[in-house]
Amino acid sequence: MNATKLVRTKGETPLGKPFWYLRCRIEPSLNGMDNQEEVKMKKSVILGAATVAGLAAGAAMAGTVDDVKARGKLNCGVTTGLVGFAAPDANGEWQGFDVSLCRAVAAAVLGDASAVEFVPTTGKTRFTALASGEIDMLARNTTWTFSRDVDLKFEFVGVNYYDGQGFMVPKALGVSSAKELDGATVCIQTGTTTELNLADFFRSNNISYEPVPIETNAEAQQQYLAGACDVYTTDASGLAATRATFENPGDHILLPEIISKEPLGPLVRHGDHEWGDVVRWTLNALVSAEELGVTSANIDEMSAGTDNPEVNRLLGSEGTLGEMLGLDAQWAMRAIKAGGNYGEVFAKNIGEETPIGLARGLNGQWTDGGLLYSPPFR
Ligand SMILES: N[C@@H](CCC(=O)N[C@@H](CS)C(=O)NCC(=O)O)C(=O)O
Repeated sequence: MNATKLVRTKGETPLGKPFWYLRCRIEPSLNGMDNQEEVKMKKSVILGAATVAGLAAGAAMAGTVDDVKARGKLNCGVTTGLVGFAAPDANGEWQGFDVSLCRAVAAAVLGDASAVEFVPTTGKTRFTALASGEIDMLARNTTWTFSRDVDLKFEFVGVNYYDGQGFMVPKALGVSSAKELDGATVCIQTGTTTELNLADFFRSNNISYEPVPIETNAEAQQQYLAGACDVYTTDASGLAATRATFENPGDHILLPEIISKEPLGPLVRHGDHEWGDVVRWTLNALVSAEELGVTSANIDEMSAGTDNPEVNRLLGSEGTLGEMLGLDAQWAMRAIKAGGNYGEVFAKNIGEETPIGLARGLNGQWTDGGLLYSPPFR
């Protein structure tokens, strides 16, 4: 059970100056942990995550595939709400680019794309939720970094969106470059790479800023539109998704600077390689399907067998790839059918025909000059 709380929180500016602010926190309960342990753990996430690492090692024993099968449901960590990536629709159904990955994994493992419990996580709570076992995987614009991989002891199984950090400002501010932001107040989500990149960028350009720390995208949007900060900075995809929900998106511009690399991808706990393989190859199946021309429109026909042996191995009419993964022959077929291939998922949720309007760019197939390159299905 999650609970939402307003919490008075002490923050610190990069120069170590303390200040207090109110934030809205969604608190996922941690299985089998009391409140004090939870608080302790959160603290350690912030401080360098020794406890998270310890817990990850404890909770990461093999067996997630079996746990998910026995439960009949995938516990998938997503954002608290970012339209296009993960947000409940008017009927309360989670929709989005990241949500589709959760559904694809559920379809592969459980044969049911709707057998997913979506667990909202913030930039701060996401790692605790995964390390503790509350979620089986995290599919939430999370950047693959050295320390999250090595120190926090998670395993990023791939990249589903190549991104970078950008800045959004009201047009009326009259600014055309991030380098003109000296002295600006900046809305920034805590527990993110965004926070760290921002400090690096301003420091290396010898300019100063005042952070307005917030915990969720909804809060950031609210604060930014209320004028509590001059600038909102986060992953460029998140800026586009946020701006698309504004009443007057045209009153806001994205500045030209992209100040970081943000390879976003799904992650699992270190050590459970069977489970890591399932999530990794489900993502690869969606990417390969696009490369191989398998779509939701032709998949039924193609599953019966084609003259392309790789398509046949992918869709299960030839070979034993499913068995090697501990699943059946149609696992990938079901994953692709759940929401379409990578290109279909992209176009439907965040592509140029949607209000979010993202171009494929780096997220195009390698055959189109992009970075998407699935290893072969053989
Ligand atoms: N990629 C960065 C930032 C991720 C992040 O928290 N992004 C925000 C803004 S796009 C978000 O997802 N917010 C959704 C939410 O508040 O739940 C990271 O991994 O640290």
